[in-house]
Amino acid sequence: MFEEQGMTTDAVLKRLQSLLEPDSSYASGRPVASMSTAPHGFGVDVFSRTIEKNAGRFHTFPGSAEVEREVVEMVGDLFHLEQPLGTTTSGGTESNILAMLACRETAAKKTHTPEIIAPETVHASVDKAAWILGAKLVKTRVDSQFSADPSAIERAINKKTVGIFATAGTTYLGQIDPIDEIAGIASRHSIPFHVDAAFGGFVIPFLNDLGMGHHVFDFQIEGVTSISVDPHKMGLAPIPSGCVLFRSERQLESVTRRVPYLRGQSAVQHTLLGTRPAGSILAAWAVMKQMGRKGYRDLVSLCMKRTLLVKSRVEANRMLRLAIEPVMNIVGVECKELSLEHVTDRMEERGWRMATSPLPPSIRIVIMPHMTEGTVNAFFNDLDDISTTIPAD
Ligand code: 0PR
Repeated sequence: MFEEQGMTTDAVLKRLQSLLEPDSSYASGRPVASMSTAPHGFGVDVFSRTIEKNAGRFHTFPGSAEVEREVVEMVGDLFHLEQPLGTTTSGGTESNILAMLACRETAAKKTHTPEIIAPETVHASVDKAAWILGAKLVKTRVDSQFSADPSAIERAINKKTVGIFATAGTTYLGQIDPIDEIAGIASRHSIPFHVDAAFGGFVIPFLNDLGMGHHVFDFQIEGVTSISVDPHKMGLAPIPSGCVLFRSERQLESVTRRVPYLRGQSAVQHTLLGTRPAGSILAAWAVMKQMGRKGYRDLVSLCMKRTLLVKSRVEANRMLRLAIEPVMNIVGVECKELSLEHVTDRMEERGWRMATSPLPPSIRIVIMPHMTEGTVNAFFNDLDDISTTIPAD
């Protein structure tokens, strides 16, 4: 109901509090499959101080425009691109839509029936992008480790192919597709290649630094033409915060629209959104500046320590099995002989906010900073209890 007379502030707050009662908090540790976490306090502070600023009106807020440019530059530096071109976005979905738009618009051969090739583990937002952009998404098989099969991608290429998408840090298992091999195929066929590093972008470089991997997935590889990453996932920035980077001016130009009635910088827009918060861009900048590479390295190290605890708890339960050896702080847990649905329903009844993956059917655990050692142990104590008391299928 839209009341005629406004309510008192107290009454509004009381009502709001009661409506929000069912929401989870990250502090509770209950969301075990979330890719976001409690944002860095400094970012929250900066966001709340700058809430009125509009990144869709950079003519009015030229200082914010400069900060956005610096965010793109910092992420470009992380991903080894000397002259980064791109924009901040509202997150991974918008970034994937923009990346696909750039593929469609810059394809060497124009077609009325464009096709995008992506492994079947690609995020749902890639399906959404194809739907919006009138492209056909051709999904290719993954191997026994749920990693893209490059030869299947090459076989799927035809005259209508305008782009290839792959993932560095899949949503289901945190797997990293063989970016190098796929990039080679993309280059040979002169097809744009987008790497979705929405989650992995703020993890993989630091895993490498820590000696916990040697994964090259970024612009160091010649055939990679665009990359997306979300500071609002492992970057600890407040939502909304995404970023998409392009290797060439032509790609950025292809997603740019000019708004003739606006002045100066406001007239040039690279994003899907018009009005959009500048505050979250400023907050992401502040968090990245304050954390530095060392801060993220320490964060990834902490999350990986807890990931090893998750792994050992899975291995200690004979009803459970790891879907793959964890690559990063995402773990898929398969249930032996038990119905996945039963297990997750019972865990939900105990207050855990669960998620499952279809490929392979598994419980999905994302070991974000709010998943403390205590939370991991409490979660597995419940899972052990439930998995040994549910009758087998
Ligand atoms: N790419 C990857 C690899 C992702 O994991 C996600 C998010 C996205 C893109 C999309 O990011 P935004 O949510 O910032 O747009 N995956 C999350 C998840 O699957 C959240 C999510 C879930 C987003 C379902 C969209 C969706 O349809 O847990």
